[in-house]
Amino acid sequence: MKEIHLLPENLLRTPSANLVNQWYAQSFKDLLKFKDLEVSDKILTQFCESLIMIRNRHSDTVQTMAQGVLELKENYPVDQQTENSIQYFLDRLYMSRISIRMLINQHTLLFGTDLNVTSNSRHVGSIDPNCDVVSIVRDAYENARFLCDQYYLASPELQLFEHNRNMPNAPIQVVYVPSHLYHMLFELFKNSMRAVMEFHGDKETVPPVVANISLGNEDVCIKVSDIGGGIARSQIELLFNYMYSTAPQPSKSASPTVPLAGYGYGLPLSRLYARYLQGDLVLQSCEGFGTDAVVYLKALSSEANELLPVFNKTSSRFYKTTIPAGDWSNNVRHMTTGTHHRLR
Ligand code: W6P
Repeated sequence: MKEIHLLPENLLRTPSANLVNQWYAQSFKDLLKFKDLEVSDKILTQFCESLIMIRNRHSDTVQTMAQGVLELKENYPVDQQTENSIQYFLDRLYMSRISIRMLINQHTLLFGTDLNVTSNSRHVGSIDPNCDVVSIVRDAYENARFLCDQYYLASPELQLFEHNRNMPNAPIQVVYVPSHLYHMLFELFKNSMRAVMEFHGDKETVPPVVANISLGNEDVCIKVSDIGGGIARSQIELLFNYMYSTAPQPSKSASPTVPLAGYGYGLPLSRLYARYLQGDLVLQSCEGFGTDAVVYLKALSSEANELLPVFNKTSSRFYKTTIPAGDWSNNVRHMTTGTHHRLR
């Protein structure tokens, strides 16, 4: 909440950003009611109920902030400094949201009254101690393929290869949150399939999407490769840029079929999910040929610690500092062209 107040004023004043701010204020109040209470079964039940209400209250945060960004873009010119602030803020807001929702989920699943959901499963809350990476890759592929078939009436095959460095015939498993892994892979498959279909759509057959899954001593890597024509190197970081990726939702009535992937917030959010437990998501593309996307996870649960934004002098300073003058010849900013030569 402190950080929300450091947002560029033009964004903070939009009705949407204001609404998100009010949700946080209300949830903070809801939790404070429990501060001095004597713990009892009844109170614990009420606490669970409050958590569930809070989770529901904030379920549309991402769409609502995106709406706020649209409202900002419609009404004000957005300079580079404002754009940087918004990128920095949204990464931190959504990372904090991922972690809070993880905590709420764990608490309500482990201590809630709905015990029958967890009792016959190996899961610990939303964590699977033996998360089978290959089955999640296949599941994400199949569901992306379903959308792809609907939209393009065809889809690329999946070729899958496993590389378990130390135990070549054992399944590749990690302690992980399956829903997070699914979210990232579903996003990557949708993007790869769209690229392949747009690039080869008029041909008899299209090249497969290839998944290589490896387990080493430190990392689990999932590389999804497509031969979808690639994208220019200069465009890669734009795919993770919230301002650039914010476009009005295609109206449901106008297009009865949902587009496969709209470069919404899917990629930046997927990268946050990967980074949340000390992993990463990176894209490398060869323009004119194809794209590799790699999800890195920590192989050891002892290293998969939460990465959280902290609010301090350094974070608050970020919103106020002006962009330093560049000392490289290419560091020229063209405010009119916007997307070129951006400073990071
Ligand atoms: C593309 C663009 C992209 C983004 C993310 C993942 C895969 C791909 N392929 O052409």
